[in-house]
Amino acid sequence: MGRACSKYNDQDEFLYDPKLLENLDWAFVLQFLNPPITNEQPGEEWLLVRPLKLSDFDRGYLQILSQLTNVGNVSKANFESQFQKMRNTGGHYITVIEDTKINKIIGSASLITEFKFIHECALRGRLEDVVVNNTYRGKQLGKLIVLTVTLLSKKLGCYKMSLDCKDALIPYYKSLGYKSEPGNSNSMMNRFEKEDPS
Ligand code: 16G
Repeated sequence: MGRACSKYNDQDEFLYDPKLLENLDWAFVLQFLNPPITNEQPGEEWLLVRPLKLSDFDRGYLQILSQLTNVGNVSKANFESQFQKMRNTGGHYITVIEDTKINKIIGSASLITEFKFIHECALRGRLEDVVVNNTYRGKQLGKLIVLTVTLLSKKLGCYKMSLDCKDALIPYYKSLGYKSEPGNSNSMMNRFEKEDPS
């Protein structure tokens, strides 16, 4: 008989398997963090980094997104239906930071993956919808959530992670290891593929 693992006993609620966030390769990016923090040790014991849950509608997930751009009128039923579509489709790794003291989502970043034929049937990652509540400044939480999904894309085998951002954020993503594409500085990449030895 399958006994539910106590840490993940609400597995059905998650957009993706929370175990994917275990043992990310933080050594790869620790140079960008001072002091060092990780998704498993985010600096405060009341902060929790985890996949989006179906019940996060009631934890202010859409309110946090509205700090990024226009969200519009999204009912709980609309949210749940979109969530189920994302889960059924796969490739949607929306990752959030919860303040467990107040039961609210205070940050989020999305990794979206895409199957390719190029690069020997590679997987590509895209970083989308990065936002951290502006009242939580000074805790490196923006860095934490961006690096968490960046490392998740690496763990999933993406050959690169890319993002589009506004001019003002180019230096920020540069400080996290992303490089601008030649001729389009708002399109930024983090490549994980091995160097061609030839
Ligand atoms: C930023 C976001 C993008 C988001 C867009 C929304 C990152 C890295 N980029 O470019 O994901 O979809 O803003 O702005 O988070 P819009 O409403 O003007 O499309």
